[in-house]
Amino acid sequence: MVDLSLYLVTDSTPAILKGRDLCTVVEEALKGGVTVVQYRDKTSDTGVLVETARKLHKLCQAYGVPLLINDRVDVAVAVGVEGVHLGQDDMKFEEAKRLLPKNAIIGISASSIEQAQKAIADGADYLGIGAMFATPTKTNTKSIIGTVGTQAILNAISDATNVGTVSIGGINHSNVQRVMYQSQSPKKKLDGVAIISAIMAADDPKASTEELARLIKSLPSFA
Ligand code: 3NM
Repeated sequence: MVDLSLYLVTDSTPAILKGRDLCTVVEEALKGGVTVVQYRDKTSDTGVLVETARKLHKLCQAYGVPLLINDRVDVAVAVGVEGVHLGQDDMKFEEAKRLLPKNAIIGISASSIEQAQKAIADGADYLGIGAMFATPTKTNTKSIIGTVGTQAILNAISDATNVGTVSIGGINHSNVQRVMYQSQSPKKKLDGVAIISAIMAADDPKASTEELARLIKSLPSFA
């Protein structure tokens, strides 16, 4: 399975990029040690999505990091990236599975036990569990589940040993260790955290990533 420990989700909005180039920021994060990149762009035209995904894929390949595409299975197929991340309102798992190569990674967003169990039954490789906290980066999140809700989900799916788990939403340097520690259930813990602004909007994305990686690795179970 992919190393999900420090999962970067991209965001191309001006508030996050602040005039910088997306690929430049992503490369800094790769230098700092992100382990997965998800290209997430809810507004650009298909042509731009494909062109940007191609650039990001080249970059990620140079660092040996898998690239996933948010929502757009067609873009993932066109560029030949490693997989997709699907929200609850995106293409259904079985349809994506049919379109993608056999070994493609498919991650699913889950904010409840039911959604998590359905994604596992479908065959998801990992779950994006959230939202951990309210976040200005995504204001239409339907449920804020916190460490208590995340722990309840991990507890309910603890027999699914093969499915990966990452938490998302408002995670940063000041809370990442608490998120990982307090969310664990007796038999299942988070494999990592997915982050936009604490990396992408940082003045120094490389240094920010290095510090997050250090905090995650210094947790006893992640040593
Ligand atoms: N999905 P930040 S929260 C893209 O709850 C996304 O599924 C969420 O950004 C979910 O790290 C979120 O800046 C935004 O809080 C994460």
